[in-house]
Amino acid sequence: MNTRLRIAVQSKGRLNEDTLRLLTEAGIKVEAGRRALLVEARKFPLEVLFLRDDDIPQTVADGVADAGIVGMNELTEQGARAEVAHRLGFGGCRLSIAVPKEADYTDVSWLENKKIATSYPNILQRFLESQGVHAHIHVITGSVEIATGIGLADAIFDIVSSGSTLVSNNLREVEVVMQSEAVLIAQPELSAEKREILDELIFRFKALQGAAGKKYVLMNVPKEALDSVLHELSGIKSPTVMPLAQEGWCSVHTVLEEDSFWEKVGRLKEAGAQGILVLPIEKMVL
Ligand code: PRT
Ligand code: ZN
Repeated sequence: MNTRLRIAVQSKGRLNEDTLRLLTEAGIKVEAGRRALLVEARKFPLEVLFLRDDDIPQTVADGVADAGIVGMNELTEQGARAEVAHRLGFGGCRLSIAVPKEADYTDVSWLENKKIATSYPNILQRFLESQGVHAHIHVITGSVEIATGIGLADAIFDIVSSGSTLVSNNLREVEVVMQSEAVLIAQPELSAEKREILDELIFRFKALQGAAGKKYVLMNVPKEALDSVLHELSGIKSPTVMPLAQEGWCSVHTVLEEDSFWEKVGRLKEAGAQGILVLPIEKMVL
């Protein structure tokens, strides 16, 4: 039987959709719809095990799955013996301490002997110890943000993304303890064959991440404006310059960060570029 890498992913929840999209874009088809616990991928030696995110780190540490995709926060909290093989760049969030808006919080010493509600007691405990603060940790699962409002705790420690949940619960973020994102984790002692499959997976993920936020830009430039256009593009790795059929004109091709595109495009026009075309980049293998 051919070796397959078994990867544990979240069955439903915030990471599920992005995880399956990443696999699809990496050319790995997983039958959606038929959400059995274990599904064999098509076109790639992978089988996908659908689990609750809480169960993923331990399943990988135990070797029941060879790899997994889970939030760094979950892996750190559990301290499971799994290696972080690759950061995936989605599922970004932070773990923060928040207090009621009107609290007279100035620094961590405010937390001394206070009650803090959280689903992440280990990460919180380590943070408090590092700050030399003693507080009472009250573990609750779910709806942590209401704990202060109902008098269950003086502060909370929870996941924050946009911050709007804190605002609507009259809370103020006072300490950012950790940044998190989805990561590909792996069992540290994989066989050589499985390690090879994992490496191929990482190679494909990198190609997708390399293209993220980048655009392929083409423009026509009269020869006399070429120097100023290239000056605007300085710092960008080798723009390609090609002659056009029309005498005195050339075509410049380059890759631009989408973030800086609008700012750059105005300057390129001013420098003399015309007919600027912007194309999406699907994958980029470096
Ligand atoms: O059912 P299962 O156990 O698998 O899922 P779950 O309910 O335990 O987790 P889920 O799906 O909510 O989150 C999975 C992972 O997504 C987390 O472990 C994080 O790594 C990541 N993630 C990213 C988030 C958020 N962003 C996020 N905003 N997880 C939770 N939230 C919640 C947060 O708890 C809070 O209630 O969203 C609220 C805050 O959001 P803002 O935008 O209002 O700040
Ligand atoms: Zn969970």
